[in-house]
Amino acid sequence: MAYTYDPQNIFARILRGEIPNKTVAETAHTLVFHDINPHAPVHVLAIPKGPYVNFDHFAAEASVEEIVDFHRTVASVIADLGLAGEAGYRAITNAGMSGMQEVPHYHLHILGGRVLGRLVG
Ligand code: DGP
Repeated sequence: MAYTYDPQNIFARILRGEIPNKTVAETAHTLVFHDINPHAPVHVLAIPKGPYVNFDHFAAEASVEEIVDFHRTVASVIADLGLAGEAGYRAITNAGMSGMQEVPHYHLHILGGRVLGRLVG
């Protein structure tokens, strides 16, 4: 599968500092920030800093270091935001047309702070 990354997408512009964001955590490979249009009391987005369009692109082509950094950073944010354990959360990613992905840079939504209801299509 060949992936084409658009360097003008909004998250690429956030990573370049062209658009402000409310950062929750940042490492060498990962940025976590508040979603501009939250769907729950906690709604943050975790993105790798590398140019990956979606989950399968990231999983196939990112380095082990990037993949581990991304997931460890997400886990640490989940703990810091009080969502670990019994409180719970939802981590979800949209991809492509069927997934109704708006921003073509891989991102994981992390939602919590209320009972989220059943996941429906
Ligand atoms: P998706 O549909 O999975 O591609 O979700 C894109 C999310 O990105 C959506 O929940 C709104 C959020 N978003 C779009 N533009 C911006 C922005 O400029 N700043 C921030 N913080 N979030 C944005």
